[in-house]
Parts: sequence; structure tokens; C-alpha cells
Amino acid sequence: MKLYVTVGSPYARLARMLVAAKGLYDRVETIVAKTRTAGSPYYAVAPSGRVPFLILDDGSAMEDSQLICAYLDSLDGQPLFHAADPDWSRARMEAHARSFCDGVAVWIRETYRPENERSPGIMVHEQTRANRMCDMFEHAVLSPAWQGRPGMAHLVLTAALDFVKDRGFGDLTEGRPALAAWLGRMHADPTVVAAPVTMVTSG
Ligand SMILES: N[C@@H](CCC(=O)N[C@@H](CS)C(=O)NCC(=O)O)C(=O)O
Repeated sequence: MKLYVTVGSPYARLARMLVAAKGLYDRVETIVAKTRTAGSPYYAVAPSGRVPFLILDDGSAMEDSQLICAYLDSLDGQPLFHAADPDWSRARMEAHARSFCDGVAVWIRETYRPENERSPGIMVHEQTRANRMCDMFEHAVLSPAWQGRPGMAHLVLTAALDFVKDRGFGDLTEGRPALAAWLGRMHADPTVVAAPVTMVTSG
């Protein structure tokens, strides 16, 4: 299979985390895609132009980190991050984490625009949302579910928090000791360590 990613995308990092956690390096070739570029050859592979994007062995294509992660986790019949039966408490956690990640992606993407094209209103809106949600996470991470075995919610929240910090927009765990301790634990997790925020690539 071929997994298309970019170096800094938090969504692509989730797929990379799954490749690491499930030991799929020999089955999945990771390729850095050229996104957000007019006429990129990547658009012939992925019409949406987004990452992550997975080409299966039979040539069929799959996009969206949620679907790709569930698929990669299912391959050996022993999912690590997805419950076989619906687990509503974990599903709720993941939805909160994804909502947070979607917001920070909009916020940071806005900063990629030339300064005179940025919307200060959108940036403030997203930054405020991110802070509100981190206040919620500060309490939530003390619960047994967040303290327990990592699931997709844990990976998504980690990828999003790291993305903001890595891009130079601050440490959202600052002043939030429970969230900081929780993230510290996640950074010690082999899954997270194996798929760092940015990756070294030969291109
Ligand atoms: N909901 C999608 C979001 C994927 C996404 O927005 N990826 C961004 C990178 S963080 C992207 O590919 N951007 C390229 C573009 O907008 O053209 C997922 O979970 O995979």
C-alpha cells in the first residue's frame, strides 16, 4: 500500500502513528505528497489533494484519517485503537478531540496565507475555541478513560496539541498541569514517539 502524507500534517501523522503502532512498515510505503500547489502531480493520485491518502494493494483509494486509521487498525483482525463494539464513551472523546483538531487546522492554515489575506476574525475565533476546549480537556484527561489505554482520541488530541506548538503558536498545555502531565505520558508512548510531529524524509 502507499500512504501519502505531508511532513507536518496532524491528520497524516495519525495514519503514520497507526503504521508505527501496528508494525506495518513492510506493507505501507509512506510518500510525501506535494499539497496546496497548483498543478501538483499529486492531484492525479488524490483528486481532493488532501493527506492522508491511502492507495490499497488493489489500487483503490481511501481518504480521511478516521477511515484510514480504522482500516489500518483492522488489518490483523486485532484492532488496538478501535473497539469491535461501539464504545460511546471513547467515540465521544474522539469526537471532542477531532473537533479541537479541525479548529486548530483552520487556525494554523490561516497563518499560511500572505499577511494581507489573513482573517484576524477567524484566527481569534479558532484560538478562542482552542483555549475553551483545552480548559475542558484539562478536566477531562483526569478521567479513567483518558488516563487509560490510548485509543484514537488520545492520538488525535496529541497530534493537534503538538501541531500548534510545533508551528510556533504556543503550548496549550501551559497553565494546564493535568493536560501537560497527560501529554507527557503520551510523548512517552511508543506509538507517538515513532511518528514524531515532523519527519525526516528523503523527499
Ligand atoms: N478530515 C480530513 C482532513 C485532512 C486535511 O485537511 N489535511 C490537510 C493537511 S492538515 C490537507 O491535506 N491540506 C491540503 C489542502 O487543503 O489542499 C482527515 O481527517 O484526514
